[in-house]
Amino acid sequence: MEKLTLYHAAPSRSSIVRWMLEEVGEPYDLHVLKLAAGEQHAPEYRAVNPMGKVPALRHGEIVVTEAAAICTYLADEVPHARLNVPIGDPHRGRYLKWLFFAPACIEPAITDRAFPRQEQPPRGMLGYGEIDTVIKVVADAVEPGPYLMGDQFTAADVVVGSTLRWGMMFDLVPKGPEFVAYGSRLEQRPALQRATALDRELAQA
Ligand SMILES: N[C@@H](CCC(=O)N[C@@H](CS)C(=O)NCC(=O)O)C(=O)O
Repeated sequence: MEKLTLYHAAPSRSSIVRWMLEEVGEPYDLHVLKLAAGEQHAPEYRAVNPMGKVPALRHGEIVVTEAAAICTYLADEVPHARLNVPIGDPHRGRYLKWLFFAPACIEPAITDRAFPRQEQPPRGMLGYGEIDTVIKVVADAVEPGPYLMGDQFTAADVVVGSTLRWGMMFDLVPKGPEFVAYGSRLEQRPALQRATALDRELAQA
């Protein structure tokens, strides 16, 4: 496999991709950026991600940005890791729904809860509608367990799980029994444990 480099900062959304890389099991390099020092805005990095944000992943000559897209990409590039639902599988549509649902609905709903708008836009204008529905939809999906796609752990669990864990950490997602149980199942994954420990070391360095 061609070289993988993660443009990373810890803690940040690039930790989602670090967890995914640990699940994939292929070697990767890190290019660490100091966000507080504004390194994400340097022209060299803007050439990698014009948004001036982490994460970004370089795979050989290919650059992918956006955490959920990177996780989707890695799952498809490394099929033997069995973290994707391949094209042709009748469950792929549902798998893709969850990969998009986290950045399109869960994260904006949580962020709006953290920073309420002065004027509430009409429900129809918000892609996520309203947060209570978002929370209920996800709670119903994780409740049967063990994972979003049933017995198969996938990239969708990395993306949705990371967003829920972050939301619970800041009391923006209710610590309901289904979310707590799902979070505990995720925390038992050795790849998440490794990624968390490595990121903790990096944050303290
Ligand atoms: N939509 C992006 C969001 C990435 C993002 O906002 N990253 C933050 C860190 S959590 C960042 O780079 N912030 C630095 C900045 O905006 O200056 C994704 O999901 O990858």
